[in-house]
Amino acid sequence: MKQLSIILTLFVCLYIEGFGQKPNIIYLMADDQNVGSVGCYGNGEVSTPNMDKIGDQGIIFTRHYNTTAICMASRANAMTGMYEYKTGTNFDHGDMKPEVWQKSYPVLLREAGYFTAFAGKFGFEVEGLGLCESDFDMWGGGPGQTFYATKKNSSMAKYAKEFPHSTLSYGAFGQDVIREAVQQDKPFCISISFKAPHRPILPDPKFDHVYAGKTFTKPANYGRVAGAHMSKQSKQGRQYKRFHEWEYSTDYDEVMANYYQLIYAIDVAVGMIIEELEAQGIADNTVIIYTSDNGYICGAHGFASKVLPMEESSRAPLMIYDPRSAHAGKKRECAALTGNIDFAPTILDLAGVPIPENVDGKSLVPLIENTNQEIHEQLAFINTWGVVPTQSLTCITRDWKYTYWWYGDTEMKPTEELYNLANDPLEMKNLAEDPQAETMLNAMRTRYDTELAHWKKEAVNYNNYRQYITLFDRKIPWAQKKFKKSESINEANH
Ligand SMILES: [Ca+2]
Repeated sequence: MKQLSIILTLFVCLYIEGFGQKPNIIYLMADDQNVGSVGCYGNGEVSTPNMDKIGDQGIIFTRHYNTTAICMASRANAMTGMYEYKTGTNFDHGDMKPEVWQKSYPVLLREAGYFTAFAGKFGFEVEGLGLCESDFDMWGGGPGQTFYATKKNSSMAKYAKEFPHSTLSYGAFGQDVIREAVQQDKPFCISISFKAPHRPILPDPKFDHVYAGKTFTKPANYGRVAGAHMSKQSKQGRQYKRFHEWEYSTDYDEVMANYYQLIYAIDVAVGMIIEELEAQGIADNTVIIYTSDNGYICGAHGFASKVLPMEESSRAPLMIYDPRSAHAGKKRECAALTGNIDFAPTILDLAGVPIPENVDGKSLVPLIENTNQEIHEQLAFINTWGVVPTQSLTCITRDWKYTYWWYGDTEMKPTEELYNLANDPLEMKNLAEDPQAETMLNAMRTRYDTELAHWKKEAVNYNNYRQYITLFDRKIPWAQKKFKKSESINEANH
C-alpha cells in the first residue's frame, strides 16, 4: 500500500512538473504606439532591437487591429476577448462589471494555478473592485494614466531610486516577477502596460542621445492634402486640430524624435525582461506577446492621435515569439486579420485553460504554427467616444474597410468610406462613390450590417451601448436619430 502511494505521488509530481508543463506568458503592451515605429515593420530610421528580436525570431502580424482604438476600451477588449459593446467599458460610458472581469484572462489563469502579475496603466476599474490588485500575485499597477516619474506610482515606488523614469522600472518589475515565479516553481503570466509613448512628452533623459538631431521621413499620406477626401465627420474631433496643435505640421522631426525616444526606453525594458528569462534558463518555455493598446496618427491625412478608424490609428504592432514552435528562430510574417479581442483567447489557449463561450476573439495559436490561414473573415472597428460626429462603426476584412458615418446636421450628411486596403493601404482613394466598386460596396455594407446585428444581439443593457443599434443603422435616416449622452463628454487626458 505504501509503495503504491509513493508511485502515485511520483506520478502526480511528474505530471505537474513535466508532462503538463505549461508555458510562461508575457503580455507587453505599449500605449499609443504606431505600427510604423518598430524596426521589424520596416522602419530603418528607428532603433528597436529587442522588439525586432521578438518579431525576427517569431511572427510579425501585419494586419492587427484594435477593435476600439482608445486606452480604456482597448484594455478591456484585450483582457476579456470581447467587443466594447459587451465589455461595457469605455470613457464616457462606465466601468467594467465584476461578472465581466471574472472571465478575464488574468482571473482565469490564476484560478488555473498560474502566478500572475500586472504592472503599469491598468486603464479601467471594475465596479466594487477598483483596480483588482488582489486578483494578482504581484502588483505594480496604477490608476488613471499613471506617471512617468516612478516615485509617483505608489506600487512601483521601490524602483524609483534605480529607475526614476517609469518605463525602465517596468523592466525591473518584470525581472522580479520572473525570479519570484521561478522560486515558487509556478508557470507565470506577466502583463505589463507601459505608459509610453503616451503624452505628456517626457522621455527618459538617459536616452537623449539616441535620436538627437535626427530627421525622419514623413509618411506618403502625410498632411492635409492627403486627407481632403476623408469624411467631414472625422474632422470634427480633436484629432484634426492636433495635426497643428501637436506640431506635426511645423516641427515634425522633433516631435517624432521625442516619440521614438519614449519607445526606445520600452525597447530597453523589453531587453531587461528577455535577459532575465535567459538568465533563469526559462526562455525556451516563455511566450512573448508585444503590442500596443491602439495605433497612433502622426500627421497622416493631416490628423494626429487615435480613436478614428484610419489605419494609423486602428492598426497596431503585434509580434509573438513562441520558442516552442517548430518555426521559432525564423522570421515570419502573418497577414491574417487579427484583433485585440484575440489576446484573451490566445493567452488562455496557450495556458490550456478553456476559453469562455461568450468571447468574440479567436485564439492566435493556430497562426503560430501556420501563418497562411485566416481566423476572422471580418472585424468590427468601434468608436463610441468623443465628439458625436466622430462616433462610428467600421467593418474591416483582409482587403477592404468600410465605415458608415451616421451623423448628420446642416453642415454634413451621413456618408460612407470604402477603401481597398490591398491596393491602397494608405487610404488615399475613397471608393464609396466609384461605380466600379459598387459590388464591393454592397458586399461591405452587408458585412457591416452583420456587425451591427451582432451588436443588437449581444450589447450590454447598461452604460449607453444599446442606442448605437439605431444610430449606426444605415437604413434609418439621421433625422430620426438622436444621440443621448451618458454623461458630459470630456475629451481631457485620454
Ligand atoms: Ca492608448
